[in-house]
Amino acid sequence: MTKSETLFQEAVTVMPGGVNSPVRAFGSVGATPRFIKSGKGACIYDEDGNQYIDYVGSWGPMILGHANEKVLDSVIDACRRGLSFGAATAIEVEMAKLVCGLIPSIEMVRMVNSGTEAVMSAIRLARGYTKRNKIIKFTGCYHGHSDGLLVQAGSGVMTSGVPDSLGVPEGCTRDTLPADYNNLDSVKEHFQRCGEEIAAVIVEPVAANMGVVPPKPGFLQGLRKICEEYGALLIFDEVITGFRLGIDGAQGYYGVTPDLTTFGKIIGGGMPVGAYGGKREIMELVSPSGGVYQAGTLSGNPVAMAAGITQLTMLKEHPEYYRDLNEKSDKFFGKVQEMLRSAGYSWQVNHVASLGCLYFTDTEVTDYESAKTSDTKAFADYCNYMTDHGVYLAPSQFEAMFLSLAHTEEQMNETLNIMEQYFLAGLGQS
Ligand code: HOZ
Repeated sequence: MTKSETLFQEAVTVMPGGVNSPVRAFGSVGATPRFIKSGKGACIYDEDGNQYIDYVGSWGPMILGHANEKVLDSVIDACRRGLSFGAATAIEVEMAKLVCGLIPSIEMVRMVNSGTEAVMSAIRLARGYTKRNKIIKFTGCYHGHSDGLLVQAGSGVMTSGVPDSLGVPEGCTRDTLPADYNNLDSVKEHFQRCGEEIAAVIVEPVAANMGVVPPKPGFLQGLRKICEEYGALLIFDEVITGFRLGIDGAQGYYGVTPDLTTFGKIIGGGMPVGAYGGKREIMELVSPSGGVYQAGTLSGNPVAMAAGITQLTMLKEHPEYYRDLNEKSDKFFGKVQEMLRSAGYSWQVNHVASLGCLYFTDTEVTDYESAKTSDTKAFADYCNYMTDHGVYLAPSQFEAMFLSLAHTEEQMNETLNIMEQYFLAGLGQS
């Protein structure tokens, strides 16, 4: 038995499903998790000493690669000064100034501890500001695990076998109106029926929790227009796209300005962090300057701020990083597409910049319904083959592949070779 298998056997006796977050349990690919011991650059290493080229990158934040020396030095420095004070610190001001300086739509920002918390707080703020209760979310988009947003959500919910979640009272989701991604008519229908009750539309500007689904041209612009027409707020959940598509996130990439933006782990360089921000007039409603209550002892934690500031500053100071990352990602996903075609497969490859997904379906994937046409058994077989051959993919069809600045051409070619071996062997269908 491998060390990972032994650890998993122990883990299931003391942790639900043996993990602290469902997708990493490998359940949806019918396997057991590799227990990761360390990471460096684009690689991670498990407890058995196996090396993997990593395409998860802690679900996005490791844009510089694992264990970046500068980020580590800043974390060690911060640790030496103390781990947490639960009091105001200069480094929080530095982070707020950095974020406000990088994202034009953000005039004020509040740090929290996760993307879930950021979204939950932004929704409360939108409701407080508009004095309305309803929100529109898109099926297949995932905005963390707060009660009101577990409605036809993406990510682990899509493979959990339970459509939403047990334990969420009906009252908590009564004001959540589901609409179809990339379908403005489904949004208009809600507004036509009860537009004066809708506080906000929340959207992943690139849906990256049902695989990767790019917004169709005009979709995000259309949402902006509808929100303006009805006095609702537009919230971009940039937990995945923020500081990944470019220094100014999806909003810069697509040129659409939201009223509020939420961020997650990437803002802390991999440390547990989230943030929400937007127009001054709206943000001033957050306590203690306003009446929307939200708090947290660890919010703005100095160690997390140090890691985040170092990573964001490096990205800010090197605009060529995004150009290089996006160029190599275009090339990589283009080659995946070519390889599939020449091996005789019509599986779909979606990608935006360094986010991508290979769907085991020949239907174009533009929303939740088309994402679900994917053959998840075929994906599972492929995913397990890749893992066994040293390529670590998210163990679910409905997650993204993340490339980082640390991925070398050699590592990407090696990945392509392993994929090619798999598909040329006539595998890849259930
Ligand atoms: N889709 C999630 C990240 N946005 C997966 C992370 C997890 O469940 O651990």
